[in-house]
Amino acid sequence: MVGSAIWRQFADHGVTHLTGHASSEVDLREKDAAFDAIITAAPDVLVLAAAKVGGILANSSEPVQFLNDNLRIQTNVFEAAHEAGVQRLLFLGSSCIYPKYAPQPIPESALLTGELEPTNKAYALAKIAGITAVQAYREQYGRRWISAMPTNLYGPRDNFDPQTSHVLPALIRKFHDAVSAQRPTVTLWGTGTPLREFLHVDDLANACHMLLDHYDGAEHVNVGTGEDVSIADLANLIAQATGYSGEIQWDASKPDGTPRKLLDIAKIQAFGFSPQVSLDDGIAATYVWFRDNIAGN
Ligand code: GFB
Repeated sequence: MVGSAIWRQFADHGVTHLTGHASSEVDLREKDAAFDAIITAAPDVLVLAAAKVGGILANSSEPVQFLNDNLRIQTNVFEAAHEAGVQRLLFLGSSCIYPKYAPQPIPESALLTGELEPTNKAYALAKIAGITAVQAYREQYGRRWISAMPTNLYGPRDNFDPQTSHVLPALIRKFHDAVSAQRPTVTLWGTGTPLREFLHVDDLANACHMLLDHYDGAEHVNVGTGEDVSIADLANLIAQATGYSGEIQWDASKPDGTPRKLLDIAKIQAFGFSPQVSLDDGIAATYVWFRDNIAGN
């Protein structure tokens, strides 16, 4: 989802000689495959959008894979990029790097100031290791590498699997299936009270371009909308968009995760960033994409 959005954005803005690989083509967890791909391409600019990602249940049930796969991908890509002499590299992390009870909105400086949220600690630590690696390559080798930390992302090419996906695509899938099967109830996870911030992946792609053009600092940069919504309100928005009018039940035996993780976006706003896709429009467009590409296939 992220790699394709960045590709579209760069192509639309005249970036030439784009090279990219789907995970089915190059397994970046394998050192030889990562080195072959990166050293052959020898790019001027490299964006590391590849990662093992998933929603709250996937993260908490497979911490070993979330830790090891992400550490392997990052280590291989950074080593290969260094060997290939890549001067500009953008590493993408996640807002779950911050402490569970960080001040809201969360400034970049909150990193490593408290305990992490247990449901995604393994993934968060891998991403924190990535930020540290980028800083280390800057310090030790003078590389102009940077890191961006996006909030919860969604959009075309997301994962819509009800077990492993993030909440927004999971709810599109659940409500769509309930409408198709004329089911009177849909069961969602947790209590519905946690607050989350959702950024359309095309807005992230714009932010990535902006940062590569204008930013060259060691500190990571938050990328979000500056607004959050409760999971219950998100559920109502998606129910409306999909035409679901039945009952919504909450399964409190499933984890809520962190109560809130709204990013402070002052730093990226200073470069002129402001998100263009409203949550309503983004959900509508993502639902159209889901219907055209996933539903019934
Ligand atoms: O998006 P999500 O899986 O991850 O869940 P996080 C967000 C909230 O939605 C949680 C609730 O409170 C879930 O309990 N929720 C309700 C559901 N129904 C559902 C459902 O059907 N599916 C899902 N997935 N959630 C992730 C991290 O945290 O955020 C990752 O685990 C990553 O590491 C990502 O950082 C951005 O927002 O809680």
